[in-house]
Amino acid sequence: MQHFENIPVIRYEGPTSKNPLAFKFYDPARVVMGKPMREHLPFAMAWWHNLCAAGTDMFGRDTADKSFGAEKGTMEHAKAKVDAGFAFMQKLGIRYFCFHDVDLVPEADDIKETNRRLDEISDYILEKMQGTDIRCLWGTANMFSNPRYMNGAGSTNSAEVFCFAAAQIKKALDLTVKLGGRGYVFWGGREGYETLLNTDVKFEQENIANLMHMAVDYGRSIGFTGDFYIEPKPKEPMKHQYDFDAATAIGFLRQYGLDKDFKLNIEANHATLAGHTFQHDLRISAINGMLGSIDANQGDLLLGWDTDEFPFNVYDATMCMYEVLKNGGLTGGFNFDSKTRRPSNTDEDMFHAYILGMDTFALGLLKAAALIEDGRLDAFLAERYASFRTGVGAKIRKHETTLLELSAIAEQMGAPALPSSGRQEYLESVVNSILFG
Ligand code: XLS
Ligand code: NI
Ligand code: NI
Repeated sequence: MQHFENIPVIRYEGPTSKNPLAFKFYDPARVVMGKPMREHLPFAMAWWHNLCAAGTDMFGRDTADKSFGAEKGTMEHAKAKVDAGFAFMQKLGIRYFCFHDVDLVPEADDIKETNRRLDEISDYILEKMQGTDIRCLWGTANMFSNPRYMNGAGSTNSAEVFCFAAAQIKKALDLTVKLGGRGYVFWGGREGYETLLNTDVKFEQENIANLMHMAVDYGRSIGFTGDFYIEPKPKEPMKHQYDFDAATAIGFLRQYGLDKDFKLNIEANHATLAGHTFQHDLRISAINGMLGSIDANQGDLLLGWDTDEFPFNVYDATMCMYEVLKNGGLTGGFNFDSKTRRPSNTDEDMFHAYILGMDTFALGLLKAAALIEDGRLDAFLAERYASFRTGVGAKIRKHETTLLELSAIAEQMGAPALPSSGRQEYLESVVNSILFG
C-alpha cells in the first residue's frame, strides 16, 4: 500500500510561498555559518506521536485514523507504520527517527514473544533503511505505560519489576545499535513519587543509578559508542520526578559517576514545566558539557502539563539555536516530540505540523546566526564583566587573592560604585531588530 499518495515531496519555496505543503524557511542546502542547514538541524520523527497517537485524550477517544490500512494491534499494522513512517520522512527530507520499544510492535504478555516481534520489525526497518540515509537518532524503552511500572522502573519497590525493566533496556539497546542509533534515552516518567510517606528517595535513586550503570556496561559491550541521555522533566505523570531539570540531572549523574557516558536530552515543554525557559535548561546543559540532544516541541504556559505542541514560537527557537550554535552543535538532533492537536486529524495536518516545526527551527537558526554575526550581544557581554580583566578583578579570576586581601581593599574603597547597567531593554530591542529588521 502507498501512503500519503496525495502529498507531494515537500520542497523549499521561500518565505513568500503560500503553498501549505512547502517549506518557507527550511532550505536544506543553504549554508549558514559554514554548514548546510540540514547538518545544523538533524530533525527526527517521533514514532509514538506521529505513527501511534491518534488524538485520544483524558476525555475522548481517537479522532485521527492511524491504521495505515491495517488492523491495529497486529504485526501487519506494525509494518504498515514502518511503511508510512518511511514515506513520511522521505517526503519531508527527515533523516532520523526516535522510538520506544512498544511504539514498534504490540506488546505481548510474555517478553520472549515481544522480543521476537521486535526482531521481526527491526529486520523490516533495516530493509527499509537500505538505500536511504534514514537512521535512528535514539531509542528508548517505555517503562511507564504498562501497569507493572506503576511504582516506577529503576525506582520500583519490586525486584521483579526492576528485572523486567532491565530486560526491556537490554532489548531496546540491541535495537538502537542494530538501527544505527546515535543515542539512548532514559526518560524517567514514573521515577519519582506521589508522597514521601511511602518513599525511600535515597534507596530509589541508588537503584536507578545502578540500572543506568548496567545499561552503560551492556551498551558498551555490544559496541554502542553513542551517548546515553537523561531527559529531565519535573512532573507528570508523577507529582515529583527525580530528573527535575538539567541542573538536578547533572548533579545526579555526577554523584553516581555516570557523567562520562551521559548527556542530556532537553525538551522545551519539560523546561517550562520546571519553571525555566527552554534556553535556561539548554544553557545549564551546555556549560556543563552535557548538551546532547533536543526534544523539539513547545508547551502552553496557560496549561500546567506537557502539551507537546509543534514549535511555533520563533523567539524560543532563536534562543535555542543560539545556544546550540554556541555549543558547536549537538551530538544528537532535534526530535519532534510533538503531536498535532486533537482536532487536527488529517494526513495533511501531520505534514503541516512538521513543516511548521522544521520552518520554525530553520528560522531560529537563521536568526541565531544573525545575532552572533551582528556581534552586539557578545560585545555587551564581554564589556559587562570588564572589571574582572584587570586589577583586583583579574586576581580574583586567577584565584590569586584571599578574603583578607579583598576585605582590606574594600575598607580602602569606602563604598563601591554601582555596577554598570544590565541594559536588558536595549538587548531585547537588538533581538527584535535582528528578528524583524
Ligand atoms: C514525555 C517524554 C517522552 C520521552 C521519551 O513527556 O517527553 O516522550 O521523550 O520517553
Ligand atoms: Ni515530554
Ligand atoms: Ni520527550
